[in-house]
Amino acid sequence: MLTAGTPRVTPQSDWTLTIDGLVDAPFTLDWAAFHALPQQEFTVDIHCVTRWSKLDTVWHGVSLDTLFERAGVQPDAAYLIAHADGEYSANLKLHDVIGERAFVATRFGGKPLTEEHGGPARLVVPRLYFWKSTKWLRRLTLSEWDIKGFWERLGYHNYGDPWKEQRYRGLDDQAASTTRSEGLARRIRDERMRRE
Ligand SMILES: Nc1nc2c(c(=O)[nH]1)N[C@H]1C(S)=C(S)[C@@H](COP(=O)(O)O)O[C@H]1N2
Ligand SMILES: [Mo]
Repeated sequence: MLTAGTPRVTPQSDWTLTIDGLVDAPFTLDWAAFHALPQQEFTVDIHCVTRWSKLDTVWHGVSLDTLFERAGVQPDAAYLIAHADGEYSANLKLHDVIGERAFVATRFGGKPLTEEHGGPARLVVPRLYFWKSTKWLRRLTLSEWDIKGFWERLGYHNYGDPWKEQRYRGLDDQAASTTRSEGLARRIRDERMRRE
């Protein structure tokens, strides 16, 4: 768990989510409009760069596919910049957030998402390190350009694949990635065995 700086949390009553950038029809949803969209439950493993994983976490929210279909993503869009309240943002490849790979979540473990964990709503992108999952999410901007976010500018890996342990920039050469990727697999195997 890691929170950068002092978050500026918007209460549910004032919360809005904006989809903009390279889309045909940018839009902004308030809490009620967001909940009028089809909601989904999803169970995923999450991986933090500080080497913890949480398996089978249960969330509720809206798939980014739903939001993007409504906005109409333009052909030149290749990246998503996920902005929080305050300073925080994270950059993602479009490929990693479409096809049921990413959600805007408002519930965790059957309960409303707490402020600490990004409530009222956060991004969840399970296939990448958890710093890519912007808490206190307010804006999703489609872009032709890759624009580094908060941690990426400070030296975190630009992509952040937990299976290759792409944690910090400069540590992503192929040889090193191959050895380290066994680390995550081993930790997950141990964790699953401990549970059984
Ligand atoms: N807005 C915002 N989102 C953020 C962060 C942050 O500092 N600000 N930290 C990231 C990091 S580094 C991690 S590991 C996760 C932590 O989520 P958690 O507090 O629910 O464990 O949120 C990510 N999203
Ligand atoms: Mo983190």
